Amino acid sequence: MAIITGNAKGFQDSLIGTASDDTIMGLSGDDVIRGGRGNDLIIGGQGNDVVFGGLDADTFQWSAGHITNGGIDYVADFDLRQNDTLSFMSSGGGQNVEIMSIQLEYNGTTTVAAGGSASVSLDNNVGAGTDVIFTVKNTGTGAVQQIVLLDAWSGNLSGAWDTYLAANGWSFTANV
Ligand SMILES: [Ca+2]
Ligand SMILES: [Ca+2]
Ligand SMILES: [Ca+2]
Repeated sequence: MAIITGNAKGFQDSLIGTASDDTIMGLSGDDVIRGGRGNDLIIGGQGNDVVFGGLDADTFQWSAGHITNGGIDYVADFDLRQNDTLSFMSSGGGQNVEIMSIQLEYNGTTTVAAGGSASVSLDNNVGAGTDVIFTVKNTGTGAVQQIVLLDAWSGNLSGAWDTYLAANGWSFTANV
């Protein structure tokens, strides 16, 4: 178990975890974080971060205050089969994370709205290389950014994603 913290003054950090469970915080700046093995808690913080959980069940966490207007964070190896999870936290003072939409991008873009207003076929998007794109907002500041889970939805994970989204209260209608 290690606690690894990046530079707080907007520097670009490259942080690498140990083979056991780590807590890694990039803080501000555009960071690259690799958790390695173990069940890691990875918090990129502000800036445009690229994070790799590595093997095992990792938690990728954002507080509302980490949302960087116009920014994009990438999770390069999100894998439901390893029980990787996303975690969104309030920053207090009316700053909460609102998930505005969840998109699948594969040969074009299909929008799956959080809250169940959209009606799309998820099956049309199944295949290697489908990205899952969360658009999130800080309800206090109005800042909006994207969180892109690269290649996170592969052929046999349709049901797993259905379950995962529902378990987190992110409902949708998956039919055309
Ligand atoms: Ca950062
Ligand atoms: Ca680790
Ligand atoms: Ca993992």
